[in-house]
Amino acid sequence: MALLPILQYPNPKLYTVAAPVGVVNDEIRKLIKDMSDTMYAAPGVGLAATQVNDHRRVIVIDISEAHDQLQVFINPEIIASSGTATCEEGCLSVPGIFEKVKRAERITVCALDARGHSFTLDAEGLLAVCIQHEMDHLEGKVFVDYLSRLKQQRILAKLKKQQRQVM
Ligand code: GNR
Ligand code: NI
Repeated sequence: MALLPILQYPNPKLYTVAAPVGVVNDEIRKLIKDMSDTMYAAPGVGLAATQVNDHRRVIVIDISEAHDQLQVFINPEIIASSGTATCEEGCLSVPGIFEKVKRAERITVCALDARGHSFTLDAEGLLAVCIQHEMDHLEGKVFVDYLSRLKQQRILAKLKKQQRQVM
């Protein structure tokens, strides 16, 4: 088992736009294994490769309580969306901060699985939120970017204070 370090906001590497995966091979499957180990250990319900400083379009998600429903999305694309819903979000790259974000309520996403097979999935609720949150990471976007400048400043100050306390 390999746990990968998670980049912390406002690390500029979180603003990297990830590149598409060409071939889903054993190296990508090793990344998926390390990312899922890291996500479960954190614990979190999702993780984008961007957060572990690997800038390829790979996402892992598991919203199940038993941690036995891993979902892998490689090169994901949202092909349809409808409605809007607001959800309180957190992020492993922004520890201890929870803020409401407005997103599409329902999405249809097309992606490759860990075997390189294409699939299409309809999602709503937490899964839809999570997929959109992770896909933002692949575009170099963090949920904090949706908030007002004032809230961003308060978050930066709070994170700096938290970091001082762990040092
Ligand atoms: O663990 C996580 N929980 C969460 C809660 C509400 C909305 C989104 C998320 S994703 C987050 C893990 C993470 O940072 N993924 O990038
Ligand atoms: Ni996140």
